[in-house]
Amino acid sequence: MRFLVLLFLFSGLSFFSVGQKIAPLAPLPSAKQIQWQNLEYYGFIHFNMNTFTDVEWGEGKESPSLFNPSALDCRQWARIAKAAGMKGLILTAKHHDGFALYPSKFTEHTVAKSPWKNGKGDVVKELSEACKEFGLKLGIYLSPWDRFHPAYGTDAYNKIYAEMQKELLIQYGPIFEFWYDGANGEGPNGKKQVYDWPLFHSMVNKYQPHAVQFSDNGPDIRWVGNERGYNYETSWSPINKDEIYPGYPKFDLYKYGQENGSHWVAPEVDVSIRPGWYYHAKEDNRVKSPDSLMKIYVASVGRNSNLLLNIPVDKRGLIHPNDSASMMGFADLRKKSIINLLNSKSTKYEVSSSFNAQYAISQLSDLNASSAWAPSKSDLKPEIQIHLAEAKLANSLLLQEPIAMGQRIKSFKVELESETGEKWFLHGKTIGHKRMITFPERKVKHIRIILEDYRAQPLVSNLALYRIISARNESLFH
Ligand code: FUL
Repeated sequence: MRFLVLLFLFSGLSFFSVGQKIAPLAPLPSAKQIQWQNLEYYGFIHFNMNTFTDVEWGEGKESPSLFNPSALDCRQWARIAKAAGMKGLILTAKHHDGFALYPSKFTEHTVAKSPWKNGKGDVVKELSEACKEFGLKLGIYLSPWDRFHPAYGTDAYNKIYAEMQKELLIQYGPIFEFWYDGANGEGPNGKKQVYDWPLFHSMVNKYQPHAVQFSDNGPDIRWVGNERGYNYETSWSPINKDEIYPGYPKFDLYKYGQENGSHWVAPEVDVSIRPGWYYHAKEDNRVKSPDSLMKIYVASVGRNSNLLLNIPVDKRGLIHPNDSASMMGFADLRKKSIINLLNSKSTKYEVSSSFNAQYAISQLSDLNASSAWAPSKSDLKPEIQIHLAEAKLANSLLLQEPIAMGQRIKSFKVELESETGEKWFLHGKTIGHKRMITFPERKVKHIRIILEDYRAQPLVSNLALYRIISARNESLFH
């Protein structure tokens, strides 16, 4: 016995918790929400009537004869998205003007009325085939707001929208995400629609139960609260979902999520690679640079959210070379930057305590995001120390929580130390799926992470140290 006690003391494990499991903390993500979170980065394609009229919001009065891409090639979109490291593409099957990119039976305003392919074309079908060929997932954006449909503003429209959902959900193979836009204005008869959200949600749950549904309040994933490409430093996946609705005017109060929120509805950052969502030739030289995309990545994926990057497809029906060059430059920066500098056998870890063998120190460096280290219950100042064999130039530290156990950590402190004992201090709030905390580039030899506050026994699944660089091979965070 004495030997066992000594053994546990020596290994830092808590003797009294052998074999015990730590209870998950509600609300928890569902299996499909966890799968979605692991996608991290995928694309939005805004391509529709507005591409041809050069506006952001059409009025619904546009003639279908205007829709006529000269060289539409969804394989080009998918090839570029795949090479850029995206995991899927979400297409604007219908935007606010009501024009449908597929021949719907529930509206008159579709590609079937256009000169493109003599009215025999179907962009959703072409993209679904291209995504399948390139191993990408397909998502659907279907604007509830419809400025064309004569039934808009009446009860009948809810059924029409649900029928259009059904068409999209059953005809094109697996759908990974269904995107409800929060914009809701007046229809052609001046009326606003009262949406039947339970009906819309039930359609997806019935025909594509593995798809996540996006809106300001989920039900599965939610808007981050801005369209500029960043999440906030405090980001809770839980939210009081039932207090809000798509287009909720005081959404600002909910943008950080809620520490004690009732449901798990993680945020998604949607942002366009250009100033507009749709293609405008005048924006050809305003494509975001690889460096600014890298900053967006750190402020989205690195702040507990997924990144949905919009690429406006041009009038030909192709991704413009400026956009694809920037996407590739961004992919290259990720490849050169997301290299874990702790990933060496000679990196040494120390912890203030460990709950038991299942939550041991080795879980911090096993690169598995679902296993985790946990301190013992009596440890009131849980702490991790990392000692590198050699000091490394770095500017970002990644921390991860195993989200299947709920989001727990409320605040943490980081102490970075150079070879000569110089110290720098950082402070972070939430962690969640991934939290990248950045700092001016330094040569780091020792790292100390102190978990200060948590909703329940804290868990840390992974740690990584990065040097995130710009296109000129300089630190991206000065
Ligand atoms: C907004 C829309 O109004 C924009 O046109 C765009 O589709 C964006 C993704 O969502 O709410």
